Amino acid sequence: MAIIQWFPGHMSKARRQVQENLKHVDFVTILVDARLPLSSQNPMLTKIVGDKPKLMILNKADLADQSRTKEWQQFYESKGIKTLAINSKEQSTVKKVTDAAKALMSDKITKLRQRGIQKETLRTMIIGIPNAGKSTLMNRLAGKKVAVVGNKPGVTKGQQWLKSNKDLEILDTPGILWPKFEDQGVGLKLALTGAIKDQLLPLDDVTIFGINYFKEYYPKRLLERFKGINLEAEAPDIIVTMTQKLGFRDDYDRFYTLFIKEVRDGKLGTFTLDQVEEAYDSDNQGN
Ligand SMILES: Nc1nc2c(ncn2[C@@H]2O[C@H](COP(=O)(O)OP(=O)(O)O)[C@@H](O)[C@H]2O)c(=O)[nH]1
Ligand SMILES: [Mg+2]
Repeated sequence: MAIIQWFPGHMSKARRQVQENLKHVDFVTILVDARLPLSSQNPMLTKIVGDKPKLMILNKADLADQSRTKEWQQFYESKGIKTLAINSKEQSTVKKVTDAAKALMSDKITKLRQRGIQKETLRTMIIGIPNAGKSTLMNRLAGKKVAVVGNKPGVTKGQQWLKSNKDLEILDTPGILWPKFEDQGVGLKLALTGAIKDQLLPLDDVTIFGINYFKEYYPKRLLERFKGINLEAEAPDIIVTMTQKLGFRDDYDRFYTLFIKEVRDGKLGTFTLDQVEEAYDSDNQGN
C-alpha cells in the first residue's frame, strides 16, 4: 500500500492560528467523530490546547455504536475531560452544548461571582479535523446558515462571535487541525468514514478493511445487507461474489464505491471503528 501523501504543508500555521484564537475563549470545544473518537483527533491536540478547559464532543453519535460511545465517554471522563455525544443536525444540540458548557465552567463562574464579577456569556471555539462537523455544529448553535458546510474549510471573514444564546458564543472561525497520518490503520478508518479524500487511499484497500471490520464486529449486518455471502471467505472473495451478485460483472470499482457509500450513510447500521483498548495501549506506550 502506498504511503499516504496527505500531510498538509500548513500545519504549523494552523497550529499558530488555533493557539492565537484560544486566548479569546473561556473553553475549547474539541469536535471528534464518534465513530473514531481517537483516530479523528489531532495528534498534537493536548500540546496545542494546553490547560484550557475542554469540552470533547463526540459528534455524529447517530452514526456510531451507542455502547462504544458510552465506553469512550467513560474513558475521557475518567481522565477528567468532560464529554458530550450529539448529532449536530438536531435542534436539541443547542441546549445540550449550552448546559455542558455551563457545567464545565461552573467553578470559574462561581469564583468570579465571589469577586463580584457576573459572567454572563461563555465563549468557545470549535476545533477538529476536516469533516468532523464543525460547520454543521456552528450553524446549529448559531441558529442560521453561517458556516459553509462541506468538505472544505469555510471562507474566513474578520473574526466574529456567533451568538448561540445569552449563555454561549462561538468564534466564527473554527480551528481546522490535521488528523493522525503516520499509521495506515488510522488512514483506513479515516477513509472509510469519509474524513479524508477518497483519492488518498485505494478504494479496494478501504473496502477490504471495511469488510474485515464488519466481519469481525458486526457480521450480522453484512449478512443482512449482502445476502448469501460466506462470512468464512476472505474479503477479496466476498468482493468478487458480491460484485457478481449485484450484476456489476467485473466492475469492482462500482462495488467499492457502493460499499463505502453505504457504510458512511449508515446503511449497514451504526458502528465505531476505534476501541477504547487502543487508547489504553497508546497510553502505555507513553504517547
Ligand atoms: N449524521 C450526521 N452527519 C453529520 C453530523 N454533523 C455533521 N454531519 C455531516 O458531516 C459532513 C461534514 O460536516 P461539516 O460541518 O462540513 O464538517 P467540517 O469540515 O468539520 O466543517 C456533512 O455532510 C454533514 O452533514 C452529525 O452529527 N450526524
Ligand atoms: Mg467546515
